[in-house]
Amino acid sequence: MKHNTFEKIRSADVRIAIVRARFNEDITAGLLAGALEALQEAGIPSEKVRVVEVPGSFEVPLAADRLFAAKAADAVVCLGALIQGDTPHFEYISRACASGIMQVGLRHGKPCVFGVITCFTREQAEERSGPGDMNRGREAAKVALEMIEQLGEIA
Ligand code: RBF
Repeated sequence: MKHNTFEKIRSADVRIAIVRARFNEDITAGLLAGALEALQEAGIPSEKVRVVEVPGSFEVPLAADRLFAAKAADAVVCLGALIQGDTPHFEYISRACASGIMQVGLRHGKPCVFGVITCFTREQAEERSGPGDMNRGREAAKVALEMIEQLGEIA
C-alpha cells in the first residue's frame, strides 16, 4: 500500500478544524492529542489548526457545518466518543452523528472526517484513544489530509 507522506499539501495553505465533543472527556482528550500530533508530523503549522469544543457528539455536525459555512477550514476532523449505556440512546446519537457528519461533507464538498468512536465498553474506547497507531483521532487527521490531496487532484 502506498504510504502517504502528504508531500503535496505540506507546502500548501491548508486549514484544518477539529470539532471535539467533550462528553467522555478523557477519551476525547486522547483523540484530540492523536489528531494534533498527526497534523504536526505532517508539517501543518499549529496556527493553521483550529479546535472547537462542543458538549457531545450530537452537536458535532452542526459545528462542522458552521465552520465550513464560515469558510474557516479546508477539512473538519470530527472527534467524539460514544460508549453504550443501558438505554438505546447510544444508537440514536451514533446514527444522527454519523449521518450528520456525512451530510455536512457532501453539502460543502469538503472532507468532514468521522473520528467519532462508538464502543461497547470504556476499555474499547481507551484502546482507541491512547498513544500509538490505534488512536482514531490520529487516523482521522491523516484521512483529512489525504482527502484534501485527493479532492485537489480530482478538481
Ligand atoms: N455524547 C457523547 O459524545 N457520547 C456519549 O456516550 C453520550 N451519551 C449520552 C447519553 C445520554 C443518556 C444523553 C442524554 C446524552 C449523551 N451524550 C453523549 C450527549 C449528546 O451527544 C448531546 O450532547 C446531548 O444529548 C445534548 O444534545
